[in-house]
Amino acid sequence: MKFLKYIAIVLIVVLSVLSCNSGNKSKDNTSEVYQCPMQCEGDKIYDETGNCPVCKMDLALVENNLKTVDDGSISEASIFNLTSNWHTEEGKTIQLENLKGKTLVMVMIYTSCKAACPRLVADMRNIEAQIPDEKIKNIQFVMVSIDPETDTPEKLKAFAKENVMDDDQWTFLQGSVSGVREFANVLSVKYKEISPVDFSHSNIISIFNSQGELIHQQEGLGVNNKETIETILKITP
Ligand SMILES: [Cu+2]
Repeated sequence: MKFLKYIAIVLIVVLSVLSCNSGNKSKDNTSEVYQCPMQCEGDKIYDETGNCPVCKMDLALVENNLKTVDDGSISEASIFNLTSNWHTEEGKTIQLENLKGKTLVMVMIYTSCKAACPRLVADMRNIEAQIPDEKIKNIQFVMVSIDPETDTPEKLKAFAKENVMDDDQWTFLQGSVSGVREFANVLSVKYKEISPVDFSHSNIISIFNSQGELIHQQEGLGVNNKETIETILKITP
């Protein structure tokens, strides 16, 4: 019994050390640098401790704000952590992380849908039409197919052309069956195959910031998109 208790304590200690490490991840972004307290060499900094070559005093630790710029790390909540592969309508293979740096307006549809998807597409176009030209280059409108077996890159490209959504700000994605399911779970989008050609699905447009974090969702068809557009404008430079 005593032995079990000992193991439990060791486990707790190990786990807490591990979780501390992951919690402190962001701290690695700030590198420590050193400087002479007398500033014999002006603002010159050193990566290691030591002595000032001029006055021989111990170098003092300073926070190096210059090195705390974005190092490309992403938060745990970011969709860029999903490592599944996707094909664009242009036939390129990408991961979601390749969309980093832009505000993302995303929706899940399938091209053979006759019911809700045409209206979701109209909603996406309506949102896009209300964005000032100078912001469009910082936004990607992404249509993710929930029917990856039917919606090949060729099919998606044809759909894009047909709907006049073949400009650069539009991207269509074909994933794997598991990749699509995983992505839908992140968006809380539910979908289900109800016949060999049809799916029932949620109607949700999701807004992600340039770091891939979910900021806003609008649910329904033809709903008032004022809040969605305000959100996009607010988070897009
Ligand atoms: Cu549909």
